[in-house]
Parts: sequence; C-alpha cells; structure tokens
Amino acid sequence: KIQKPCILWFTGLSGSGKSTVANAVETKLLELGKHTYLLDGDNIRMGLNRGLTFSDKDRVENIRRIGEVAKLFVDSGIIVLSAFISPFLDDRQQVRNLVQDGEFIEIFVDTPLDICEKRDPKGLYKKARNGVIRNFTGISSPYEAPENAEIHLINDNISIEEAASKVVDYLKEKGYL
Ligand code: GGZ
Repeated sequence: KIQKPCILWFTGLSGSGKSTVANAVETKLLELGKHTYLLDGDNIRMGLNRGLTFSDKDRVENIRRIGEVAKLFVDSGIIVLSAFISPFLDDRQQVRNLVQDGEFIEIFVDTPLDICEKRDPKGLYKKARNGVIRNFTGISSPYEAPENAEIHLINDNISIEEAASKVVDYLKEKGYL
C-alpha cells in the first residue's frame, strides 16, 4: 500500500455533514486499497472521552485527546479521518502543531447554520433554541470558522459524492495517494 499518512480533519457545525462526507471519503480510500481509520463521536465520545461534556473546557480536552490519538495513527502509517465539531481555532492549530508539515489537512464543511438547523436530524437545535440543551454550538456556544483550511467544502448544492471526490482529488494532486 503506497500512501502518505495524514490526518483529514473535518470541522463544522452539528448537522453540517462532516461524518457523512468523512464516511464517503473513507469508502473511496478503501476502494483504492488505502489503510484508514475514522474517529468520530461514536467511537471516541462513547469510549476514550466518555465523561467529557460540552463545556468549553471539556471540548478543549476532547480535541486534545483526539489529536494525540490521530498522531498515533499517523505514526503507524494510516490515513486518519476525524469528524468532530472542533469549534475552536486554537485547538485545531494545536493538533496541526502535533504532526509534521503536510500531515494535517483541515477540511471545513461549511454548511450555514440555518441549513443545519433546518435539517436538525436529531432535534438538537430545537432543544438548544428552547434552552433544554445548553452550550450548543452555533446557538449558545461559539464556532470559530477556519481561516486557511486546505479544503473548503461549501454547501451550494454539492452532493456528498462530489464533496468526497474533491477531498480524494486533493490527496491525489498533493501526492498522498
Ligand atoms: C454541540 C452537541 C451538544 C452541544 C450534544 N453542542 O449532530 P451530532 O450531535 O451527532 O454531533 C454533535 C456532537 C458534537 O460532538 P463533538 O465531539 O464533535 O463536539 S466538540 O468537537 O465541540 O467537542 C451533536 C452532539 O454531539 N451534541 N450536545 N452542546 N453538539
């Protein structure tokens, strides 16, 4: 398997499509015979980071630990996909600093709040608006958008498939695959 290990760091609001696009990218990479691992809420917030809340302090710790785990995977030669809101610029920069130049690829899943809120697949935005959930990103907790993401996926009728292809094309162009 010839691949240059890296972290594909998806960031964006709840409901932006991070996990969906990350899963589609992973499928394409597997089809190309690449070795990958996807970190997401299901395997991290349920396990290693069980007990962390959505306070600013715990989000910082959430992302710090995910960054360290992602680095271990990179050391082992794997392409890591990570799909967390990761709302703070500084925390994403810290993860970038953990690895070598070029090993951190930031992917901004730039779906505006009103679209995420309309989708509201889990009814969380509604609960956040009603004050049932506090510190909800975009409503009652900040999201600091990336300023220099390597890949900017703008939600202007682009399909999941197109978004995933854009990521894979980037990796091919830059010699990761
Ligand atoms: C944001 C929350 C919150 C609050 C629960 N704020 O759409 P989802 O459900 O599946 O994705 C969201 C997920 C965010 O977890 P992350 O680990 O990615 O966040 S962070 O990077 O900021 O640490 C949402 C759900 O958890 N969720 N409460 N208050 N999202």
